[in-house]
Amino acid sequence: MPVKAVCVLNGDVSGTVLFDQKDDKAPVVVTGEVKGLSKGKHGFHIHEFGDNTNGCTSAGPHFNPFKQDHGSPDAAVRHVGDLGNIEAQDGGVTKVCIQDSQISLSGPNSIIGRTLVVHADPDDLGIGGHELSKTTGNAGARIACGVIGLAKAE
Ligand SMILES: [Cu+2]
Ligand SMILES: [Zn+2]
Repeated sequence: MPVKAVCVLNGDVSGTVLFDQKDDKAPVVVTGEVKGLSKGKHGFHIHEFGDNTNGCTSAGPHFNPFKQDHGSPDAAVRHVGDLGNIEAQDGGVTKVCIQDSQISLSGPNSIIGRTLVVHADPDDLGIGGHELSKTTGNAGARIACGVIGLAKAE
């Protein structure tokens, strides 16, 4: 059964991101748009909790069910929630276009009910040598977030 999910991002920037998975073994296709980002790379992660009680802070750390270090989306060692960066050009709209085989829309790696976060700074993918590189990629403030929910069937 295909599953679709959606996240509306709110904060200093805004956007809408869709998650599409053909079946529970297929990669998740992540598409969408983010408006208002400053030029450059911005960390883009799934955080553990779908809790925005105290803004994006309440979303907790990166979704990490296997207790790994933070890393690049294509690294063997990473958090399940590590989707790397999105890169904004000057002004306008940043397109999101990611395929990922660790996140899922069902089962133990499910991101449904968790939070998508966009950061102020680039994610260093675990290799920046900063004290935060292995936990957050040193991606800085959480400038927008939204809870990922099941999308209405078309
Ligand atoms: Cu994050
Ligand atoms: Zn991480």
